[in-house]
Amino acid sequence: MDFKLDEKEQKLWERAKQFTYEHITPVAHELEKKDEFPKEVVQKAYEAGLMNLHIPKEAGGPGLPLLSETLVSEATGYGCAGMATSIMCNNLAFAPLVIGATTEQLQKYVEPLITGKEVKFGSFCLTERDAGSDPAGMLTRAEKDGDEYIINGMKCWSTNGPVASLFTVFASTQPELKHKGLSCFMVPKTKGVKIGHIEKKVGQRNSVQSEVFFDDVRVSKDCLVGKEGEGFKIAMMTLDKTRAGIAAIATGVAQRAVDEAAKFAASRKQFNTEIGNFQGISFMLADMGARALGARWMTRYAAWLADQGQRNSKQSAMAKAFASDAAMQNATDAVQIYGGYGYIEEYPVEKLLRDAKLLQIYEGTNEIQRLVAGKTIIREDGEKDTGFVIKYEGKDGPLT
Ligand code: COS
Repeated sequence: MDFKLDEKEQKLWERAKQFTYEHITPVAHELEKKDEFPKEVVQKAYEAGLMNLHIPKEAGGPGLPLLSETLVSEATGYGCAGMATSIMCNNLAFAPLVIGATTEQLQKYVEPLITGKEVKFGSFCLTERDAGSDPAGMLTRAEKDGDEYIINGMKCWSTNGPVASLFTVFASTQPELKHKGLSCFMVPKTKGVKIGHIEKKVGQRNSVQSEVFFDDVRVSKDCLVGKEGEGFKIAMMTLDKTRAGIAAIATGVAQRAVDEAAKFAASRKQFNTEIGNFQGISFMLADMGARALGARWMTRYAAWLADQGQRNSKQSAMAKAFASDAAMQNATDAVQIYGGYGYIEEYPVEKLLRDAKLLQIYEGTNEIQRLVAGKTIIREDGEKDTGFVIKYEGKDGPLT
């Protein structure tokens, strides 16, 4: 067993860290105050070859494995979780198409978006106001009309919605079949696609989420991804991959909290000594470090499984929940170590706290992750023969 990245992965990891150091960390705090989409930084990330890594070579992408994506997500997440979300959002938007679309469809709809000079965006449209954890309850409909589908409905929390050129939309083609009636469509920005309210968030302000309305939007039948009725499975298979990406951003945040807190603890003096010399602080740092380390390896394992072609629903759900809880706890502890300084804007850790919270919520709440993991554990592990047999035998022979 080898924990080392291979040469290509190591180079990508170094490149992503260098990019973060040069282009994200120095501007993240100032830019988030503007509450705007950080287009310039994302453009630079695109030019640096840090986006659209999973698009196959036949459709103009580098065709890299999920592990590579998690390296970039962790490195950029270390600098700013919001910017990492903006940069990595195409992974979520285009993953359903990589999973379910034909090469011809990818070449027609995705290749032009990832090969030009200017960065272009997709947006994943699954969630609705009343269908978040339960996407099967969605109200968006797609009706076949000759060689076209007509889509009507409204999506919300669509990351990169306001800047997107292509929307990956889940809609019901047969509402009576519930999850088996959902289908997936590629919807170019066209007549009838309108951006609604843009959310004002507590954290991750360097990313943008909005409502998207689809009013009698006509798309050609070749915008259907996979077959009618395959939408739910495509969405779940997508989330198996992208939850590892969120876990990676969370790992970046968790590690940043360790590093900022350690730096502070090594220099801040109270009672004539650096506060890191107190066990109360060093034990906290030890636990924070352990959480970040655990998050990293759970994440990379979940990605590696997917890259081996193995189902990773349980592992990616566990990684997402563990890593985002780690990010939240580490950010909270970092603020505690900074004391009053941790609670003001001039220092880096209050932003980590605000940013981390969303990691526990988006791409499936951590309660949903536990539901996915728990169900799988019962199904797979509940049937295992552990070799341990309980013998209920009384003095006069077996009890009945
Ligand atoms: N890969 C392939 N197929 C999957 C799958 C996966 N990871 N997960 C579920 N399926 C299939 C199941 O095999 C089942 O197929 P059949 O109907 O053919 O038997 C079907 O999908 C339904 O699965 P399940 O019974 O597990 O669905 P539930 O409704 O009980 O639970 C949850 C689904 C809650 C896990 C799902 O709705 C979910 O993940 N919700 C959160 C969605 C989310 O993350 N939203 C945030 C938006 S992302 S920005």
